[in-house]
Amino acid sequence: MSKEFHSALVSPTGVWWKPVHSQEKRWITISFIWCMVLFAMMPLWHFKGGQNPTGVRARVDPADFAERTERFNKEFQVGTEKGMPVVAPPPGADVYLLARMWSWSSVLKLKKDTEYMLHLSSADVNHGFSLFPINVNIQIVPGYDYGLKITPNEAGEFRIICNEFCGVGHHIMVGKVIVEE
Ligand SMILES: [Cu+2]
Repeated sequence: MSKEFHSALVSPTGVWWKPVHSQEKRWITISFIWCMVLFAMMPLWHFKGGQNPTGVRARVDPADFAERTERFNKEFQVGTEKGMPVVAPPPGADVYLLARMWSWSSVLKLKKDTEYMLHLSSADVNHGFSLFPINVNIQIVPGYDYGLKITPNEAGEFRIICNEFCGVGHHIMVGKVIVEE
């Protein structure tokens, strides 16, 4: 093996600077076009498919958010269900839902066809907000207030399931949203 010195002045031996083979060029072109298609789908799903909601994101201290949620719960609490406060905010209200190991801060009672600003955050680790049986999924990250404009369009009872593994009690982390006519 000969000792070779590589620098910017002495080019290394190899083939990588030789022109790309036409076959390879074709695949690069196909991949690039596909990337652009996927890239275009993101805004398209938002405008055409009603997916990828644009939220209002802000940094928040987890303790502050927990305190705000508690105040919200106290202000609009209408009952209790299995130890969880049942909270019925007025139309248009800012609704606060806090995820923490391993529960949700309240059972929300909302009105159909009414707009709310739903604020989601976590007190500890990453959680997932998954609304069943309809398929709404949002990641909940501690330190961030994720504000989402929502208008329930279906009456009934919905489950909130944590879809981000968050520890030993993850499987019992089930919440509820009640939508009334
Ligand atoms: Cu969880």
